[in-house]
Amino acid sequence: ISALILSATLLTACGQAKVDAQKQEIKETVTTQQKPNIIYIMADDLTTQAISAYGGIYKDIAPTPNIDRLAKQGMLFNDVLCTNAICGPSRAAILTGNYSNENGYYKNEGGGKFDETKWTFPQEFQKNGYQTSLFGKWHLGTEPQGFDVFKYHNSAGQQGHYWDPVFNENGKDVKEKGYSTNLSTDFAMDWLQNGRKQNDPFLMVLQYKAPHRPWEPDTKYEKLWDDIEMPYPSTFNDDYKGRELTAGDTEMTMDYFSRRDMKLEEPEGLKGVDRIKWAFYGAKPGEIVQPDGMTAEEGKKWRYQNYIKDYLACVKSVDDNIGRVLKYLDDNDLTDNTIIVLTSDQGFYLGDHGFFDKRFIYEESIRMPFIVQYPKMVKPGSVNNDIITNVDFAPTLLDVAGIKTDQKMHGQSFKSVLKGETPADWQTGMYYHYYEFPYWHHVQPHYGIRTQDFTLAHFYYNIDVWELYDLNKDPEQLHNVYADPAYAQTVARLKNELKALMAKNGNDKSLADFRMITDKDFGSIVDQ
Ligand code: SGN
Ligand code: CA
Repeated sequence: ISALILSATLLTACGQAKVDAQKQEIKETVTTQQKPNIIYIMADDLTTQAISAYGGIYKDIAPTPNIDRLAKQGMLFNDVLCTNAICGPSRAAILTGNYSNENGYYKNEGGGKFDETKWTFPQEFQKNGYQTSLFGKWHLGTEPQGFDVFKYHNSAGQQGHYWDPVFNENGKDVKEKGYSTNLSTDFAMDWLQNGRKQNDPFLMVLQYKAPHRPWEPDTKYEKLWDDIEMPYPSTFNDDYKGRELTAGDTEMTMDYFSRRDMKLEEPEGLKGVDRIKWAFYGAKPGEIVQPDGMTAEEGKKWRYQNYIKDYLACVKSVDDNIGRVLKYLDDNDLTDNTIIVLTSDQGFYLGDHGFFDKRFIYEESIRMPFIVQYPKMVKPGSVNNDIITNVDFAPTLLDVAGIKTDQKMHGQSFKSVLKGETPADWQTGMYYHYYEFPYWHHVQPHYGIRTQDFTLAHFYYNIDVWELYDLNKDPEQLHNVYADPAYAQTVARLKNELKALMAKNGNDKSLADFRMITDKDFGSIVDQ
């Protein structure tokens, strides 16, 4: 009997220990589950026109099923805007939640380097117990801060290469074999599977080089659309009437593609400077790449066809690889507790207005793809039309993760928007400012305001031109109505709003690079 009692007691003790362990496990899961994981995916120069969830002319020919799946399961944003539509400056704005004039990173060129002593949101996640990692393109010149591990494209200017790229892995250069989009995903997947602690929350930043210039597709997609003619955007033959000194005076039209962009076969034996000269012929004024015997119009179309097919093929690989990440999350029961953000560093012209590249305050370049999946908070298949800007990303991600910070940011959290509840006093306009001139692409420095109804911009430095677009009547932005007397009151109102936004975002320091914007720029109309 006593043996029986003893073993019963032992059993009970054992059972109790097991129950305790289970309780502990449940408690731990509950606490860790309260902290969502975050996967922030940003493809370089990916634009809404190339994502089928956003519609557009390529949606049936070149669909993006995996990105679309994110939209189906999450929220698609139609009006997320970039405050300075170029790579490094946008990345710096995203990381700091602050405009260029505050974060100090105005332009890529001229040896632009991000000041690594600045606060960035990944540092805050790390400080708050998150595991943090970065894979792919960084492009900020200084060492990434706030990441437990990183592996980023390292090359001249840190643009990265599509094939056999060199990556800086935690401070050491490593040359890898293969295609950049697949490689960056391989690194990310390896970290998800083997690198991180399985039960702690994580922030993973996955930034593709694709579909950035020179738009080199994976081998299997090189000839994907060889036998079809891609459609042309409606503004392909924009004549820039009324915008001669701005949209009409760039080096980013279909005339500026280089031999390298067009994937022409390089003659054998070229070396050094000669090789570079050969490859970049066409990227300069007066040099137009096209096969013999074509008319100007045929040549323009030929260049566009080459470009758009390569660009969309690069996007296809990005989409495939996002599919790999989504599958991993599903297979590992991580989907429910993971916030996935899909975005780009700015928009891009796919022949719209006859352009490639970005930089302008016009729609195609400021509009960033932005999709968020987070089953716990975001209603599947929802669509949002509020104005949100890239400085709002950092405060939002921290807010959704429940991390409080005293850091001052220009941006504001749109967590309530993710829940489907836009605050009554939400912003109705974005202040924009672009500085890089004349290289690359000769886009004049300009600042302006973009509301849901209008775009007002002032191009300055060596010209002095104001533009106004009525986005309801002229969504393609072909008619500058700044001088139209019917819009005088609108101009006056928008100038006041712009001035207020500039004051709010501390712009007065930001113009040192060129010249101070003064009341004179706004003219007497402001106070009418
Ligand atoms: C390179 C490209 C430009 C592009 C910049 C900035 N030229 O210099 O066309 O505008 O990058 O891009 S290339 O022929 O050398 O590829 S960004 O995304 O980094 O801002
Ligand atoms: Ca970019």
